[in-house]
Amino acid sequence: MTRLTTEDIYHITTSLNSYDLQLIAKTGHTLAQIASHATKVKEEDLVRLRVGIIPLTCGMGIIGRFSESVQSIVSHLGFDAFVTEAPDAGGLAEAVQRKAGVVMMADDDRFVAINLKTGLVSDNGEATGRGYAAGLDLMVGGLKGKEVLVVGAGPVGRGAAEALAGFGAKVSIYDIDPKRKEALVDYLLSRNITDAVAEGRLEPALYRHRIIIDACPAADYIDLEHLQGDSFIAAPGIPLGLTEEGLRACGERLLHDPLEIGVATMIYDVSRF
Ligand code: 2YJ
Repeated sequence: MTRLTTEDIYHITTSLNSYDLQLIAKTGHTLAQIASHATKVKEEDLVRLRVGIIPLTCGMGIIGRFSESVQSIVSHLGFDAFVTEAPDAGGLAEAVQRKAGVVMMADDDRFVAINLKTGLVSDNGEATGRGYAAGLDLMVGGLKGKEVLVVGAGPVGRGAAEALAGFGAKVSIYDIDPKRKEALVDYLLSRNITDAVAEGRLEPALYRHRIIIDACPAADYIDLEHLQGDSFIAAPGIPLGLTEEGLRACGERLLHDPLEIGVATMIYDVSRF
């Protein structure tokens, strides 16, 4: 799993308004509207509890600006959010004492939002996949009946695949690990998604699809030659799977950010009763 760096997220706190404009240009919708589309929680039904973001020092430790970036995204969506002064267990105690109803925190493996009143939990990986599937649905004018390739069968790919099927897309899965790929197809089958298929090889699958979700940590594997004039890419993965040339060719038909869509989807996930 890729660990975010301060450099990846440095811009977030100062660029949310311009990110909204970019999203409107690409999808016709704001970050809030994409999160609402992903979670089926309408703006008017949101229950906006106070949000405490707790820095965690375990494992590889604090990432500079991580908690502040999460706070800025949640505040941008109209929530009253703060970063605790203390990290770890002290931070959790502080969040509760300062009347947080939702807490958010990340270690090296998981990033979660927890509603302390309802017990609702949202996982960043899975929520990010759903958020990008929703963004893609808006970007292509509806996914119903369209074929989508999901590269990466981890939590992001799983969330994406399930949500894509929910939007009526026909989903193909590729993962470098055949067991993970088959496990995701079996999981989808268990959720009554019967038309999902596992792709045997990546290259032909990339050539065949014009809508792709890049949900894996590999860099530079989607090149100019794989793209058609109207290819759409949703890329929650860091680093980006597109080469420099691929990136230029994709232009406005690329959805990619380090945190925003995932965090927005998480906070909408847990802000319902
Ligand atoms: O509180 C902090 O500053 C750090 N403990 C944040 C750690 C953030 N964690 C990651 O970037 C991991 N790769 C896990 C993210 C899960 C993404 N689905």
